[in-house]
This record gives sequence, C-alpha cells and structure tokens, in this order.
Amino acid sequence: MEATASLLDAAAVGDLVLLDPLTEESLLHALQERFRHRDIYTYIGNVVISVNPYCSLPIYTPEKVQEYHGCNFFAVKPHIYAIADDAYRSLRDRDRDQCILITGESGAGKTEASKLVMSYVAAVCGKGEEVTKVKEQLLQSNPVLEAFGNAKTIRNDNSSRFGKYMDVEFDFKGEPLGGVISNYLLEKSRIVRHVRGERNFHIFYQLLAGGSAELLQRLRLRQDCRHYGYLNRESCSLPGVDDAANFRAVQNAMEVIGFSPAEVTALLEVTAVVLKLGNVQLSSRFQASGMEACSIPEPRELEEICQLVGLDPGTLEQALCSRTVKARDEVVLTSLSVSQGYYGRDALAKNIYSRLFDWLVNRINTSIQVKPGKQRKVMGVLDIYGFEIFQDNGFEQFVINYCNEKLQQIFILLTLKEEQEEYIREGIQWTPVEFFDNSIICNLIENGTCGILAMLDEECLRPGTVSEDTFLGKLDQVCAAHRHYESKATQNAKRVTDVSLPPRCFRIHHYAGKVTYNATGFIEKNNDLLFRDLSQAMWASRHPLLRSLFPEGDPQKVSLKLPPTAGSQFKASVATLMKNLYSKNPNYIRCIKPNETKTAMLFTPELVLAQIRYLGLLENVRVRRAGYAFRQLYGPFLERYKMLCKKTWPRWAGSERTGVEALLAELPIPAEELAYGHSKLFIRSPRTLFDLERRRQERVAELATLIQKMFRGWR
Ligand code: AOV
Ligand code: MG
Repeated sequence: MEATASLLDAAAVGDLVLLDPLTEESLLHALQERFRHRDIYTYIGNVVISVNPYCSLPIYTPEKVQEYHGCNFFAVKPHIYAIADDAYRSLRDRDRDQCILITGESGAGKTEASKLVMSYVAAVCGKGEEVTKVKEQLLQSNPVLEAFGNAKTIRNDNSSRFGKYMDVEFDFKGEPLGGVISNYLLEKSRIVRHVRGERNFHIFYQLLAGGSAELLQRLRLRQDCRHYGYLNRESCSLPGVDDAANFRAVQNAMEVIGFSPAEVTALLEVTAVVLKLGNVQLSSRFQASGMEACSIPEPRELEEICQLVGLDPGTLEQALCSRTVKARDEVVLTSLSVSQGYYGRDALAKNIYSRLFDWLVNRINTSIQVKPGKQRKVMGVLDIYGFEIFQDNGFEQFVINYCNEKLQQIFILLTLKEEQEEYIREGIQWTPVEFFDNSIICNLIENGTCGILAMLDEECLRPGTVSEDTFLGKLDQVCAAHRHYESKATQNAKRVTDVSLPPRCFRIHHYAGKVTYNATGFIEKNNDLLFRDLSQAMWASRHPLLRSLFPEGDPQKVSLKLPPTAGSQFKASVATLMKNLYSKNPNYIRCIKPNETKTAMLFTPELVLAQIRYLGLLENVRVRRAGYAFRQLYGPFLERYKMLCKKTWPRWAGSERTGVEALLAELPIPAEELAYGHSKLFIRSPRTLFDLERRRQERVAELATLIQKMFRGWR
C-alpha cells in the first residue's frame, strides 16, 4: 500500500524542485512514473523537460490551447503550451524579447516541440485576415524546409540535417508581423552517400512518389527511385510515411508562402538535376598520347540535364571530364582521371543542392520578412540537429556535436553559473552547487589558434601535401595533454589499452558522451572546393535559378581570394547565433529520448539516466531549489507595488530599498521568501510573486472605482 502511495506521489510531482528526497534515483523515478501516467512534461522551475512518447497523445487539441491560454503557469499541469504561453505573454506584456531553446539528442523530440510552440503561439496571437495570412506563411515554412532539409537516419525517421533558428516578429499588440529564418550548415554529403538503412533528403522520394506523370515527364524523371544512384536502392519507402501525400503538402505550402508556379517549377528542375547527376556514369579511355582520360560513354542522362537547365552538353561534359589549368600565360585543358571525375561530379551535386537550400530559405524569408522601420518584439525558436553518435562519425557529426556543445554552454552559463554569480555579487547567502562546465570542450574545438577547427583550417591552407595524417599529427602535438582529447598517440603515451581507436581516428569526450571521429574527409569537407570549370559551366546555364546559385562562375569576376572554409563559416555563424540568444530572455525545453527503438511509451531507465546526467538536471534542480525564482531592482519593484501600502503610496521619501522593506513588512510574506541584495530584491517562490500580482490587481480595481466615484461627485 505504502509503495503505491509513494509511486503516485512521484508521479504527482510536476516540478522537480519539490522532489523529496532529491537524488539521481528519485529524479529518474519521478520522470518514469510521470511517463507511465502519460505525463510527458515536467518542470524544473521554468525549464520544461519533455520525454518523447513516440505515439500521438490527445494533449494538443484546441481545448488544450484554450486551457493554457493566459493560464497561471503553476496552477495547470506541466505542458509545453504553458511555457509557450508564458514566453509569449512576457514578450507582449513585459516587452522582453524571448528565445525558446530546444535541446536534446537526435530523436528526442526537438523538431516536434518547435512545431508545437509555433502552432500554440499562432493559435493565441491575434485574429483578422492579414494576421491569419502571416501565421499561415510562418507555419507553412516548416513542411517545405523539412522536405529539403530532413532525412531518415538510423536514429530518427525525420532527422533534421540542418540547424534552424526562426525569429517570429510581433507588433506592440502582440500580433505577428512576420519572421526571419536562419539556417546552419546542411549535411550535404548525404546527397551523394548515406549508410544502409538511411535515406537521402525526403524531397527526392516525395517528388518521385507524388509528382504527377506530367510533372515527372517534364522533369525527365522516372518514378522508380531504385533507378537513381543517389537514392537508397534497398528501401525507398518508410513505414507509416506517405511520401506522395507529403509532396502535395509541400506543393500546397509553397503556394501559401507565395511561390509562383514558375518558381516551383524552377526549384524542382534544379532538384531533378541533382538526382540525375548521380546517374551520369564516367569511364576511362586512353587518349592518343597514351594517357588515361575520363569520358561519358552513355550521354543520355547528361543530355537530359542539359535540356532541363538550358546548358550545352559539350560544355557540361568538358567540365565534368577535364580541368583548365593556368600555367604562366597559357591555359591548358587537362583530362581528369575517372575517380577525379566522380569526385567533381559529386562535389557539383552537393554544391547545387546546398546552395538551392540556401536559396529556398532566402525565398521563404522574402515572403515572411517584415518591412524595415517597424517597431517589433521578437520570439526566437531554435531547433538544431541533436547530438549524435554513429558507428562512423565524420566532419558532419563533429560540426553537429560542436553546435550542441555550445548550446549546452548557454544553458550552463545562464542557469547555473550566472545565477550563482549573481547571488555572490548581490551579497546573498549562498552555498555553491558544483556542476560540470563544458567551456573546456568548446575551447578545445573553437579556440582561435590552437582549437581543432583552427588547426584544420591551417592544414587546409598550407601549401604542399596535406592529408588527414598531417592533420592528426598536428592535433596530437597541440592537444595531447587535453583531458577531453584522445588519439592513438595519447593512448600510447598513457598506456591505455582497453579502448583502442581505429586508424585515422581521434576521440572527443563531449559533455554528452565520447565520440570517435574518423578524420578521413575532414580536409576535403572543410575546404569544400568546387572545380572552377564546374561553377563556370553552371553559370553558363540559361536557367536563371541555377545560374544565380553560382555567381563565382562568372569569368569576369575572377577572385584570387580563397572562400572561407566550411568550419570557419560555421564557427562564425554559431558565434552570431549565440550573441543573438544571449540578448534575449531564454526559455528552455530539454527533450529526452526514452528508448533507442522508437517504441511507443517505452522508458529505458539507463538511457534516461545518462541524459539526466549530461543535461545536468540534478544540478539544475539544486541551483533552482537553493535559489530565488524572481529578482528585480528595488526602484521598479517599488514603483509597481507601492500602492499596496499606505506608507509608500503615493510616494516614498526614503531610499528605494527602505521603501521596498517598508512595503513588504506590511504584507503577510514569510521572511524566508525574501532576500535583500545590494541592488535587487529576490523572491524565492513564484507563488509569492503571483500573490503580489493578485493583490496589485485588486488594488488597481479598487483605486479605479474610487476615482470613478470622485469623478461622478465632481459632476
Ligand atoms: P529531433 O528533432 O529531436 O531529432 P523529432 O522532433 O524529429 O526529434 O522527433 C522524432 C520523432 O519522435 C517524431 O518524428 C515523432 O514520431 C516522435 N515525437 C517527438 N515528439 C513527440 C510528441 N510530443 N508526441 C508524439 N510523438 C513525438 V534530430 O532532428 O534527429 O536531432 O536531428
Ligand atoms: Mg529535428
């Protein structure tokens, strides 16, 4: 009997701050019990923990939206709608720009969470024809970007392969004006290669399954996806996914956003070109000189590509099979080997696709952007690719995991570090809570001169022969002593024998686990070079969209400067993102993946425990529990609540702090609820604040009646 009661208790703890006793086990137990009762959301103060149910739950109905609209955060069951509502109201009423940071590993539910937040805000933020149109456009950007930027991976059937940050902009009334989307490094290597059991980007399968016979004919595509070298030959369709229906949804979404039929056609034409490039076969032939050269024995696919995008087949063939080399004043055409030819072909396909994706984001932005000059408040929603560990991890995983490392850092900085530092600064009594600060790992990766990215860049720019081996050698030289870095050399030095590394690999101990990276491909992917002949050939196309994607192909614009590397571009855009996020009031949704098999309502304790640990949830509860939920400078606080006390109303003659003290002494608030810092008042529980607000509202109403009476008296 007792056991049942304690289980029910655990399930009833909606805010882990109230958990007693507080241990790793009790925290895990509470989440598990709540999950068993289908309560997938739990709070730590104003942080929402969301455990992926892997099945649809009846908790996102319009009635639920109404239930949470304008709710008191602590009076209703924990829900993602509650945090969305809180963030929206604080943007509208307190004029603070907000950001919603959604974190968690691959498949934990970030993208679903971001859609829930967006749809909730859309449901509650204003009416009217114009506003509805804006909302529709903002929401419909999702299916389009997911079609082009998501794919099935081993970990998630709808895995985001790009990072996305969306600012939704509101006017002073809280009605949406529009938005801006920023995208971060698409995993373009997927275009030409993916491992068994995964797929290429959804759009290809959607187009082939859902495109009308007329459209496919126009695009010179065959319906059978097994015909295409770049697509998975084993399994094209996904259980439970209707690619054809999704294609219609994408077409509809583009129409809502405002794409013209001509733009849609152009977009699909370029998409078809990518697919067809993968079928251009090269073979070797011997030239008269006896040298090996590459050629295209079966020109049909090449010719169709050229028909689609207004290219001369001879130009494209030459660009695919040879290279112009400038030697002093002479220009020489040298033939490529077959493997160089394939390399160039694949680089072209990847480049076309990733540039097309950038174009797509820009095109959507053109429709949703707000005219300059308008006063606006902003809510940013961040949904990136989650932390991932595969059998084989390459440059892409390195970049993805680096981005996750940075986000974890924001969380640590804002909820653990800064919070504690503020107490010390303000002279509040405080027992420090220990936590792991991952800035040491961020530094290992991004440090200006001796971080892994900087050394990779150095290798890429160094003349002479560079290879993954020279890169690894350099890493060993500089990082050998780093606690979070491991390689064959460091293992040998430390005589580690239990976990050996495969050749050409290095390992990073990330906040969320150890990941072994295969350095093969790092240099090439970081360089991201495209043979000039190929960009010139694309620029020569009569297809305006394709041509616009390759401005550097214009022979008039010969630039001697090397473009920035993929790694340094990514680092810079992540830095800009971080700056943007720091300037806003953060709201956290921390997603947890409860099992590895995508099974409905299955909770694997060990797996969840690992996430509880690396997400730092226990420390989060500790800091929160020992801390104060609300703080405000004495001045504004006194201004807002002075009407609650005769001594301070209408004016207080002394200092702001003594005013606040006098005011609060009149109210029935337990002393332990309050702490007086050097410049700010701290309030422990949100309930006390709600109570103050309620009293204030009552008093405002009283005063209003009083004034009305006086007014009538005068007349
Ligand atoms: P992710 O965004 O965190 O992974 P998703 O949001 O794509 O993960 O979620 C993965 C899958 O879990 C979804 O396709 C749904 O089937 C299921 N799911 C997630 N949240 C819910 C929910 N609230 N209710 C029901 N099912 C859900 V990645 O993009 O791979 O990092 O990179
Ligand atoms: Mg996602």
